Amino acid sequence: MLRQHLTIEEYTKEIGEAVSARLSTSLPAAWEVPDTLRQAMEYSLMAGGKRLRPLLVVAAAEALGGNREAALSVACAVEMIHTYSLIHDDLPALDNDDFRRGKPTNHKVFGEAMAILAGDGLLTHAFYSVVQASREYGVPATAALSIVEELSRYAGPGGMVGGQVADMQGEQGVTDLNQLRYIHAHKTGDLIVFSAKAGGHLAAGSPEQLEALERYGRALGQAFQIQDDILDLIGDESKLGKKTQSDVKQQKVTYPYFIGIEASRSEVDRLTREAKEAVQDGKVPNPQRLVEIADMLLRRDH
Ligand code: GRG
Repeated sequence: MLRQHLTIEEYTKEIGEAVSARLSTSLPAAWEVPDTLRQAMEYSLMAGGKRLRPLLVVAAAEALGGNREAALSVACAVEMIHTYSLIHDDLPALDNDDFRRGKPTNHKVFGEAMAILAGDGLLTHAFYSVVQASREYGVPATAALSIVEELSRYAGPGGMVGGQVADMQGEQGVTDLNQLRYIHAHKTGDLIVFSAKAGGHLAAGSPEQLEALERYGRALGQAFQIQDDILDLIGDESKLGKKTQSDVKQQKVTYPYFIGIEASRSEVDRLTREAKEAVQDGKVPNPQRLVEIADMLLRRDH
């Protein structure tokens, strides 16, 4: 089937499978890595997940006429960083979760020490994967350098890690919506912004195109997190029953907590429109998939 005839669900599936296939061969060779470490890294990396960030890297690159094979290496890099963050977030010292992606969390299977090291391994190997985009798939070194720079920036202390720390410190009481927006922008939004922009760098995008992709990623990231809060609340309510709904709202300081569920839904709609408009103003030559992804996220139920 011709690529342009794929529905967005088929396109998403095609890229998800290509990412999983590339990830399954992207870790260092068996003889280079201790067996248990490799198993622990692969356990979480191959446990499923929506592969949203890799999808955005590829779709943004293709929106500017970039090459999919090269984009897949960077798509794998961002999925490695995302997976490391989930492994570490689930640890007893942080969220202390038992399940992730429908399976027992990494530390439940491999123990805490190995889970920390599996996360460290994925974080480090992500940068190797970006360099491979240059060495094996012809991405110019200057583009690879920009991608490495932005991956460090958006995933690091001023990005996702900083957002996680703000979230942790805010657990004692996030008192206003601006504080929550800061947490969302960094903890969730920054990797999404990175993904869209990285696609732009891969396709040698102009500063205006990179700016459009940044605005797209920023609005999409916010919409994604608010939608996540709504889905979480609905899930909790159906698990707990109506009697305890107000307890749930009191425990979790989220978007619906501040402005209610209906206003949160409207905010997701507004941000989705904003994301689409950012790439529909003529600067991005082929924005269709990016637009369809924004609409698809609006329809998601998990
Ligand atoms: C430990 C440095 C460090 C950071 C942790 C990602 C994160 C930051 C925490 C995970 C908890 C959480 C709910 C974060 C908000 C972002 C989010 C919705 C993550 C889940 O992303 P999905 O839904 O996950 O894309 P899958 O499994 O589908 O890839």
